[in-house]
Amino acid sequence: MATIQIISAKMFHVKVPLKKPFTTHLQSVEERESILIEMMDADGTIGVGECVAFTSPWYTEETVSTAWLAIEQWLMPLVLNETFTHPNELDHAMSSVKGNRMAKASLNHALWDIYSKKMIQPLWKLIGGVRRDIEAGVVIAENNFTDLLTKVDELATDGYKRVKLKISTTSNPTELKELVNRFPNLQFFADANGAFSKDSIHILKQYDDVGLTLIEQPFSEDENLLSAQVQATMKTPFALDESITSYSDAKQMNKEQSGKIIVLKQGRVGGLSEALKIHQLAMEENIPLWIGGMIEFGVSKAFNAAFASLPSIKYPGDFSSADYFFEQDLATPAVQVQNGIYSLTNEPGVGVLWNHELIEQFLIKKQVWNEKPRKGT
Ligand code: OSB
Ligand code: MG
Repeated sequence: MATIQIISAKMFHVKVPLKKPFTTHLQSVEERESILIEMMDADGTIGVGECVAFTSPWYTEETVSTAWLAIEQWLMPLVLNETFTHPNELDHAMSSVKGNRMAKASLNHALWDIYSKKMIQPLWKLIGGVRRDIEAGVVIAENNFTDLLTKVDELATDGYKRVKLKISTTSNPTELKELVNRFPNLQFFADANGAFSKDSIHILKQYDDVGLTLIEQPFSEDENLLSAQVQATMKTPFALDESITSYSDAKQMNKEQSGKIIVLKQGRVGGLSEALKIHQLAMEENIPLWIGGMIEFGVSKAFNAAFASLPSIKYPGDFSSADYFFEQDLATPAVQVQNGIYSLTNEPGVGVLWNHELIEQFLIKKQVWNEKPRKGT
C-alpha cells in the first residue's frame, strides 16, 4: 500500500495565446489562462494537475479566479501535510467544500499521478485501461463553408478519425449535410453548447438527417426534461456535456433518457475519482462515453488519454496534437497524435511533467507552499 504525505506544492497562473481564436456562439477564446498544479510527497515524488476553468464563466460557473481562491483558501489546506493511502481519500476530505469541481479535479489529478508513480504503474493501466492506442478526434470552430471544407480535408489527411463542429440556431444543416457526405470515412459530431430552446426545436430537428454520429448538449444544462422529450423524437443520439457534473447526474440522464451518451470531462465532474464512478455506471448500464476537450495543455490531455483507455469509451475524443491550439505545450513531452492515434506511455504515472522554463515565459502569478522539503520533521 502506498503512503503519500504531501509536503509541498506549487500553483501557477499562466496565460498563453491561442494560434487563432476559438469561437462558439457563447464565447471567443483568444488566450488560454489556466492554473497549473505541482505537488511533492515526502519521498520527493512529484504529481501534476491542471485546472481547466476558463477566464470567465461562459462554459461553467467556475473561473480561473474562483478556482485560484478555492485552492488557496480551502482545498490546498486539506492536502498539505496530510497523509493518504489512495486519491479517493482526498475526495472525501474535499467534500466539505461544495462545488468548485475543476479546482478539486486539479488536486485529485496531482494525487493520482503521485499514487500511480508509487505503485510503479502507468496511470491508464492502474485504472483498468484496456488499450494503449487512443483514437483522436478534433474540434473545428470555423463556420465559413469553404474554410470548413479546407480544414476538414486537411485534418482527414492528418489521419484524425472524427471531426466535431460547433453549431447554433443560425448554423446551416444543409451545408453540414453536404460536408458530411463528402467525407464518408470520417465521423461527425455537432456540439451546440446549449444553443437550442423550446422555441427552436424545429431547427434542431433539421439536424436529424445530416448523418451526425451524435449531437452534443443541444439544450442548456437546466433543460434536461426538455432534452428527454426531444431525444424521444429524434434518431440522432444526444451526448450530454454541461448537464453531467457528477455520478448522480449521469444516473439521472440514463433514467430520464435526456441523452444516450456522456461526454466525459474529468474537470467538469471533479476529477478522476468521480469520473471512474461514472465509468462504472457506464459499464453496468451500457452507456457509451467519449472524452471531451477544454482547449487544455498536456497534463489535462494526458489524464484524458489515460481515461480514454477504459472499456466504455466508444468514440474518438477531443484529442488534438499539442500544436493544434498553441505554438508550444506547457507540458513535456508534448502530446503527439500520429495518423489519428495517441499512444499512451508505459512510464509510471500520467506520463508528463510541467515545463518550468516555458511556464516562466507565460506566468502571471504563482503560489508556493513549503518550498524547501522539510527533512527530519
Ligand atoms: O463544449 O466541448 C465543449 C472547448 C472549451 C469549452 C467547451 C468545449 C470545448 C470544445 C473542445 O469543444 C475543444 C478541445 O478540443 O479542447
Ligand atoms: Mg461540449
